[in-house]
Amino acid sequence: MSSISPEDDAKRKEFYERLARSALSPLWLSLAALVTRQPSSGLKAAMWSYADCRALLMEAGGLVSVEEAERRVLVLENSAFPGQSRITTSLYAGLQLVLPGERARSHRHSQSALRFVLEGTGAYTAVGGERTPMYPGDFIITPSWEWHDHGNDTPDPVIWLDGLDIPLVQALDTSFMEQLGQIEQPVLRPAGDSLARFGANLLPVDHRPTGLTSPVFSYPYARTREALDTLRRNGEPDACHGYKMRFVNPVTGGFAMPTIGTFMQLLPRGFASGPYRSTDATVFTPVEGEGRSQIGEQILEWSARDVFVVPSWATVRHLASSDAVLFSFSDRPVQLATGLFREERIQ
Ligand code: GTQ
Repeated sequence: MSSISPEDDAKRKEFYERLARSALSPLWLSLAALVTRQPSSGLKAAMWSYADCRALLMEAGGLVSVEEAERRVLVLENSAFPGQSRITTSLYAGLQLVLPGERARSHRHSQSALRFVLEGTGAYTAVGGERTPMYPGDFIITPSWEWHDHGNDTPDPVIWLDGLDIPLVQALDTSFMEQLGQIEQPVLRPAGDSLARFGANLLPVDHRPTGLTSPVFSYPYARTREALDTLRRNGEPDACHGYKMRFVNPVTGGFAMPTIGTFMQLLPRGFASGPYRSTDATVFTPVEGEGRSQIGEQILEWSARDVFVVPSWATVRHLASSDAVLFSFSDRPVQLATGLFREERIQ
């Protein structure tokens, strides 16, 4: 450490104050914090218990109508960023409740959204004139700038995990939002139409890619589960990931969404994954099963429908105490597109 005289110190302080008044700041005081040796946001590994969140969400259901709320959601906030609605530095997550008979009115925004269904069967989300029915474990996409409304005509509450790129859009300052001005968008096509057109290893003969998001709005769990089961019967699991697949845009082979990568993995009972780290902080929610994950020094014990987050570059190991299926999402497509993604299997 170099030491300076009290006079020079006072001179510097006065200089820094004048700099601040000119909207300038000395890099030499901030460089080490700006350009770090490795990811250093302070994001915390954390878990939200579904039972606890569900009770609070149902309480919200009794206190706030969907009309007033527009979307009745409890935001999962990482304690490293209080008040910022971030579960990771770039992503937002929330638990949304739609009660029997409710409609969440149609709007659109530049943020992309995914819905991962946790509870309730047969509610719907409407996108692009088509209503997609929602079943537990389904992964459903609301692309950027598409009108979307949600409805529940079943006798039971429906709850899903929302994943949006809100903090990323915030960082880029590219947020736009509009109300449709009517509760529901017109239904133009029957349910299942986009899955038949785009999700059956077929494409309409003259289809040309439009937009950056998969035209398959809904990836039903039943199909995903069946693929994972078959893979499990047919071969050995990957040492770090078990049987892990990524959801694709069938038109391009790329990620299903431009800003959010989505994955599903099967960890057989007793499987202990090898240590792994990657730069994409990742949100996990188990669909089935239970187990625990060691994230750095911390151990989180999870079961179906809990939500937990693994920070960027934290070493993770999963242990499945029963057959477990984990859905996860991260900003990996953005990191890959910008050359920033790194991953490491730790020997
Ligand atoms: O369902 O459109 O969790 O606009 C946050 C913002 C859900 C939605 C959220 C939204 C939505």
